[in-house]
This record gives sequence, structure tokens and C-alpha cells, in this order.
Amino acid sequence: MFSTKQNVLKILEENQGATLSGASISKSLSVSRGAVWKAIESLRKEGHQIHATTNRGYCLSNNSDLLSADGILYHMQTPMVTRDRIHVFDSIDSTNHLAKKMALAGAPHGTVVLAEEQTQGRGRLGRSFYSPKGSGLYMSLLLRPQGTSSTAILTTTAAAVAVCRALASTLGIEAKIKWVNDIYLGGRKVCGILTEGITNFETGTIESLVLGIGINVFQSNEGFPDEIRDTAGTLKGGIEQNQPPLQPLPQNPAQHLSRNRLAAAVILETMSLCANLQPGSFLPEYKARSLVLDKEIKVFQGPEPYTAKAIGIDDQGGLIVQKPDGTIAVLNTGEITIRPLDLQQQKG
Ligand code: BT5
Repeated sequence: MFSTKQNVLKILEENQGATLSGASISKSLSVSRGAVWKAIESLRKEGHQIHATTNRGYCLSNNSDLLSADGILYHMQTPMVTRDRIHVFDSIDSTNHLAKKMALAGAPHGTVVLAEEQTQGRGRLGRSFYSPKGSGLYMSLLLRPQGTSSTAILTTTAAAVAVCRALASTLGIEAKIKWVNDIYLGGRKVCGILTEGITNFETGTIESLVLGIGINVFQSNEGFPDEIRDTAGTLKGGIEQNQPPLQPLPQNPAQHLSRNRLAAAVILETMSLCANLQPGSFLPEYKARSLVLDKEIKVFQGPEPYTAKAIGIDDQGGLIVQKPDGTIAVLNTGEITIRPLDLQQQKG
């Protein structure tokens, strides 16, 4: 059951840019005009840009794309999380950092932390993730799996597939995965995933997992910093330049890149996939979307980097590589690079 506020937001988003009379909204929701007005006031206080014109009605500005728990919830056909578990912040150091603190304090499975901006967004191995205000989706999902550490590795793999499914269902775009945690569109990285586990040392089991997902949706005003200008991309850029939609898009163009809609799809897909990590269920899709399989890669693991051919993904999500001398190795962590040429092949 959705609240009046959620329903009003839904109607306004479906008609973004158009003015709707208070009477028509109240009629379609079967609530009083006073209730509609109250909902609008509350949404405006949260920061949604809703213009009100006397005698004409209400209009959600085309520039309005505020992340909100209500906005996320009404986009979920099957509600996987409750409103009190979705925490949205304007600015935060890192959603993973807060989600880990919440996990230690006992927050339940399905807790979600999102932010409009991260001041210290984190990547793996101490690297940073550029997270400027209002242009991306920066979220962390707290999972309390019933498993051992192998489940944690598979979780990253599952999340990569989940993000790709969400991009396909909401935007009609087919993205690729660079082992193990990067999503690419048109040869550029549009999303990174950072999974962090909290282990119970006595039992050796993972007590909770924080799955951090960062997606570049729009280009920020400043553009990407120099270090990643040639490698990072945005969903909007990918759609415009490289990837004509493969599926019909929603009626209202303003909805295409609603971050709430995308967040809802990512949460839904991730939670459903992670509820059943049985090896095999999503690995064929992971392989089909892989940018590295059958490619010559450079492996940065151990003291010396080496070149190898990526020949498979094992049932734990590890990358199987063949070295030039014919020996086979399975990578469970570490860095790989692929030739820029191979990344470019995704274009077109
Ligand atoms: C990742 O690490 O890509 C994992 C990123 C996870 C970010 C999410 S956002 C929500 C949650 N809260 C956090 O604090 N983190 C998670 P890695 O594979 O190590 O890649 C990091 C590298 O990607 C950097 O060293 C840059 O080269 C590049 N990079 C940084 N910001 C980027 C961006 N916005 N888009 C594309 N590439 C970026």
C-alpha cells in the first residue's frame, strides 16, 4: 500500500513537465484536495521542485530528480524493502562507511543507504570513487547472508549482473562487465561495485555484507577529473552516443533517467539475485556480458604483472586464465587490464 504522498509523487513523475490540476489528482487518487495539497507541501519540503499555479495546478519540474525513499518505493512493483530501511542523505562521506556502522549496530537485512553526493566515495584497495552531487546513484545495500566467505565473492558477481539487468529493464541498454566489479557502456566505466564483509571470527562466517554500488548517471557540471576523463562515462552519455535503446522506453522521456526508478530496479534485482546465490543461476549471464573472456589481459597480482588469456569464469566467480606457458590459474582477487582496443569493441 502506498501513501498519498507516494501516489502524488508517482502521478507527478509520470507527467513530469506537465501541469495537473489539484482536482484531477484528487479524483484519480480518491482523496480530498486538502490531502493532495498536504502531500505536495511535504514533497516540496523534501526538495522536489514542484511549481504551483493558481487555477491551473501542480507541475514537477523537468529538472527535478531528487532521490527519495518515497520515489524509490513507488517504483518497486514488488516492495523488497520497507520505507524505514531506506536512508537517503544529501551529502555523506561514504554510503559504505555508514552502512557498515549501521550493520555493526544491528541494522537489518535490506537496509539501504543512498546519497546525492559522497565526499569520500571509496573504491577497492583504498582507491577513491568520484561521486559528485546530483549526478549519480551512490548506494549501499546491507545484506545478512547465510553463508561462508565464498558467498561474498559471488555477491559481487551477482550484483554486477543485477545492475546490468536493472539498466536493461529501466533504460533498455545492454551493458558489459569487466571482471570482477566494473560495468561498462560504450567502452567506458559507468559503474563500480565494492563489496565489504563483516566476519564473525569465531564461526568464520560472514555476518553481514555491504554492497556498495556507484553509477554515473549524468555528467556533473565540472566533468570528470583528469585521471578518469578518458575512461569514465555516464549512462546518459552512453545512451546518446553509443547505445540506441534496445527496448521500447517509457512514454515520458523525462522518466528515462529517473534515479529513483533506477535505484528501485537495482535494489530489486540485487536482492532477488542475492537471495539465491546458487552457482550457475546467473553465471551464464555474467559470462555473456563479460568484456574479458577470450581476451588477452594483463594480471596485476603478486610481485610481477603478467599477460594471460582469460578463458573462463568458475562457479565461484573466479576468473580462469591461461598463462603463455600453458599453465592455468584462477584469480579470486586482484586487478586486470584489457587493451583499450578491446574495450572500444563494445561501441556501436
Ligand atoms: C570501484 O572500485 O569501482 C568500486 C566503486 C564503488 C563505489 C560505491 S558508491 C557507493 C558505495 N560507497 C562507497 O564509498 N563506495 C561504494 P575500483 O574497481 O577500485 O575502481 C576505482 C577506480 O575507478 C579509481 O581508481 C578510478 O580510476 C576509477 N574511478 C573513480 N571514480 C570513478 C567514477 N565515478 N566513474 C568511473 N571510474 C571511476
